[in-house]
Amino acid sequence: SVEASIPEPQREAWRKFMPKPFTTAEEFEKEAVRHIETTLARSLYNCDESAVYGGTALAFRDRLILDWNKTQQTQTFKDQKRVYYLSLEFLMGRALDNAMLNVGQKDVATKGLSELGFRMEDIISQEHDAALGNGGLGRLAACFLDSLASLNYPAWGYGLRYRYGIFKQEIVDGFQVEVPDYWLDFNPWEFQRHDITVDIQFYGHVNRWQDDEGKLQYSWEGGEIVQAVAFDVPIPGYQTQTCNNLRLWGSKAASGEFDFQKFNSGEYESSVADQQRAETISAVLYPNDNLERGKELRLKQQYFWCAASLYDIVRRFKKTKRAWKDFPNAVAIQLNDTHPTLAIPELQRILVDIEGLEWDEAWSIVQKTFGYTNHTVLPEALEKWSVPLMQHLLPRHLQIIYDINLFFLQKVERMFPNDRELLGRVSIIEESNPKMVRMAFLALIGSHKVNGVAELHSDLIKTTIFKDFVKIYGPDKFTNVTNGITPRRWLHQANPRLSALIASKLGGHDFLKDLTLLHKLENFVDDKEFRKEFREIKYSNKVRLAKYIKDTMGITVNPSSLFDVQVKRIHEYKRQQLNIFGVIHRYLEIKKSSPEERKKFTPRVSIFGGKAAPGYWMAKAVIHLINRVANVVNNDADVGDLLKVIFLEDYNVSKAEIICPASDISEHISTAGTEASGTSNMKFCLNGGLIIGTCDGANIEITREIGEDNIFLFGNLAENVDDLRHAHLYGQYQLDPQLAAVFDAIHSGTFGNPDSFEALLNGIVEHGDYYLVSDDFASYIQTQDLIDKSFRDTEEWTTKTILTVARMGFFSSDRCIDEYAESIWNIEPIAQEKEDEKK
Ligand code: T68
Repeated sequence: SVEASIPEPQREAWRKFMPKPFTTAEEFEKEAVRHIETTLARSLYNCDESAVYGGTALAFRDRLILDWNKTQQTQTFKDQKRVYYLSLEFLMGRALDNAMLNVGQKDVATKGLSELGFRMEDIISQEHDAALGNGGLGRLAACFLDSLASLNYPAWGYGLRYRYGIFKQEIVDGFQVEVPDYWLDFNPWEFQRHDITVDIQFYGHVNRWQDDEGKLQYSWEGGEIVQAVAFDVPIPGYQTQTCNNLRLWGSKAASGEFDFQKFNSGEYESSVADQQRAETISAVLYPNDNLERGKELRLKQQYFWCAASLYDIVRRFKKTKRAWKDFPNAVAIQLNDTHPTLAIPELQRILVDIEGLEWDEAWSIVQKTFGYTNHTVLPEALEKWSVPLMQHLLPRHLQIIYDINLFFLQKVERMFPNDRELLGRVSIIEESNPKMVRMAFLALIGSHKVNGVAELHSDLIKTTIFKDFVKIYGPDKFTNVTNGITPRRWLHQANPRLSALIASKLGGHDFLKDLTLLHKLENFVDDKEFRKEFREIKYSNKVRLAKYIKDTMGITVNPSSLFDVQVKRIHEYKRQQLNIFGVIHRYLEIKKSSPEERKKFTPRVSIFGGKAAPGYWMAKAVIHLINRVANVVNNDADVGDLLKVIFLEDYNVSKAEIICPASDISEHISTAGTEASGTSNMKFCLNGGLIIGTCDGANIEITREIGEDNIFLFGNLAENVDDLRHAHLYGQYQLDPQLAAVFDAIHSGTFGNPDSFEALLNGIVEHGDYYLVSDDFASYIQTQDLIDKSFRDTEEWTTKTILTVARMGFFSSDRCIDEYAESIWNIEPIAQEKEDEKK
């Protein structure tokens, strides 16, 4: 606030002592050593790699903070429209390498560290991943933050500060075991804002009365209060001074009178229990992806975070003293899936109950403010909350939701008189027992734009889950923004040698800011020297992964083999089962061939990684099967190098950075129409890996960009899925014979006790094969054979991989963010001072 600022006459002194960012290795060392000695209280004699990581991180954090202070100041003065990205997940991974590369001082620090006797790689690997997300949705949010800052958009992320991120996965006897991920014992990247707290109310009741003018007024009274405390994480842009903010809310007991009284009256234990109950709200990330389970604590998390964030946003707006109708010109709020949908009734409540606006005026502000991104059409993933639960926890919000619904249904009734069924279908309230609030409908009705995350997906939402709403609102409310990834982390950081090779050909690293420049690589596709280096880089990345496998699992894999990778959350719709059945098929083929025939096989390493939700038994059975197959195949002397099967434990962002650059083929093989987009497909292609995939999600657009010759597509199309499922249910199909042979092998005990896999196989043979594994099996196997052939032709393969990289420019998250900014948020970047004006 203005009152807290340094008076004009004293500012000169302040400026004189403003810290200056380091620019040389020596200056960096000075900062790092100072932090190790003072902030961390370590010395020459007890300084290990973790202390050096701490000192290095703190030295860089200091730099970021300077930019961050300046950025926040500039954004406040300019008072342009801001975007707030509300996401229950931010899967950030490690911060140090990214910070060094974005501020452009990694070389300086590398030199400084080596002068102190440490290797940069070892120091970087000391950092614990910030794993506040499940998978693609959370990582997308992280890539978007990087792009927003790199493009100088005034933007904040809002999320929850979980004490435990996604669990760590251990594989014990071939089974997944979950271990808590306590990541906060040393986190130099966050700042607790002791002064920024918000009291959040739960439970209680609603009072209604008439004011002097006879107008009905509502207020939410009683219940309990939990305090939200802000923790800020700086988000540096690449080669820009912009450093945006990610604000994560932690929960603690409200420090009100209530506590104090309890404490004084000797109820010490129960006041501690209150404290713990409050802290539970932000304690743990729910580990389900694409599945909703309707737990009360999850709803509490959602409201806690939405209410704290909106309070903060509204407080910031009110400081500008602008009129309420101006709110949508100052604020855009993007809902990352339906998890933050409560922000809609919450803003309506603030405007009507607290600020005294008329309902219609408030509602028009709400609708103009929000945009909603849908990430799935899977029915089990669509959020619904029971009406009794919401009544109990958020009584006023439930009333508001009912009113929103009433006015909406009245409008629909006027548009389509006498269509009772339509009213039932589009109602926010599902008339089940208990009644349920359909969050996706509330999000859609409360937003001005709804987008899907790849073209096919954006088309599908209009013809399936939101079909009726297209009739009501018209098609223009719906749009597509195909996902993207940040090339800073997923090329420059993960694959520094490839980034350097590209820079040497393109005359610099500009492609990291405009990824479409990659197309110029096509000019070098016939350049012998370039092709050779390109291949060598892939090989060395495979050597690095092979070493990681050796070090962590003790298994030797040959880096000349074809590395075939499927890393993502384990889910039936993603079909890791199809992959492992394919591996078994390959194993059986090797086993039955003669020594002479065996020479014709292309040696392959099948690499899997990914977590199963702890309660998802089918996914856990798949992990178990993969591990059992690995055990048999890897120890079969007949097989040798022809086939190795690896299940990498605890797949996460930092491991993805090693894996993505090391694949020859990666698998994106969801049942057509089920994977909204996928984003790892983009990461693999950008790193010169080819993909095998179904016509699903972003695979389709990747094909359009890189050309059909450079991708291995297979399987049934989305438009045929319904008919195929139908055929299964009515017994009008036969199990694929090659798949039947695979099942026979499993049944005969080749991979241990077949009982463990009974449910998995029965899902296909007896229960309708919902994910169409059998229907796609033959096509999958055939396509894998094609891949084997193509890989053996090194020249052909090299050409495909180079062209793929050259044509991936479209899939930068910078392009996504510009699309959101232009067509949904209506925001502009903050103009940057030119170099010579900086002084
Ligand atoms: C993913 N969704 C999509 N959900 O599956 C993927 N869900 O196709 C897409 O590329 C990606 O989003 C980005 O758009 C998820 O990752 C979840 O993780 C999730 C978490 C909680 C509840 C439901």
